[in-house]
Amino acid sequence: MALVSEFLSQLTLSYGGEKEPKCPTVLPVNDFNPGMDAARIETAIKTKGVDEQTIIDILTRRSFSQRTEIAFEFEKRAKKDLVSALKGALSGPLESLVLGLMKSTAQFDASELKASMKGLGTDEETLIEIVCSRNNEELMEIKRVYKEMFKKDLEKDVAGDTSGDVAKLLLALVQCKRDVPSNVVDYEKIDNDARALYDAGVKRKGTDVTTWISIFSERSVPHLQKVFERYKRYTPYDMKESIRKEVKGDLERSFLTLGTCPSSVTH
Ligand SMILES: [Ca+2]
Repeated sequence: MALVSEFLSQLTLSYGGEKEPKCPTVLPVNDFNPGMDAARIETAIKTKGVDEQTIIDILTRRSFSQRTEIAFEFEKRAKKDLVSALKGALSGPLESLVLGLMKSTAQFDASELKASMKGLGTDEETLIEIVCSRNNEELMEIKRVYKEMFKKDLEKDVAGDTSGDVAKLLLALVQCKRDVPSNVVDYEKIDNDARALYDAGVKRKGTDVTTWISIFSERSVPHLQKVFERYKRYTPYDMKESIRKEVKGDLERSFLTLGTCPSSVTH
């Protein structure tokens, strides 16, 4: 376990697909030599008992794109894929950490989604968290990577593993039908959507979930933000309060994530 804590203390970069190291790392980028790193890792793997320290030192001090280059060089020289080689050489928590480091954000999300739907039952919390908080581009990349990694369609797996209104909502999101943000603000459509959300929810008995799903899953995020603002004209409750009043459980969690997610705000 000592190595694992050392690994974590050296890991100044965020998990997965960062474009650039978040802080200046120990080795400046122009000293980066993927061929040499690959050779050192190959030697470390072949060392009796495995030289874990060297593997940690190298992989924690490179950005994701540099790690990808190292993997490419490694495969070229060792005729073996780096991830499989690391899997064979390492074990336990250190193995999981190193393998996590080798994944892009989309690969990481795809693995989490796969794990959330594996076996009996579903980890709805993880499923909802990922599907409802990733933007359209991210979801498209996750779908592509999911297919590549598991030879399965994410849409089919989600459909097979969920049911009811939550299934409809998650599927609509995974189908990536969301509008591309436009420079032209359509005030009429904003007003229509705000009123439709009100009519389908707070105004009536029960909830017309289908209307909510189509607006939440098909409108661009900047448009939706304006809709939620406009929404307050029709009801004393803001969107968040309305969601809490109208729906419960997984559906409530999903709409709340969609309605308040900080990552979607910037996209
Ligand atoms: Ca209602």
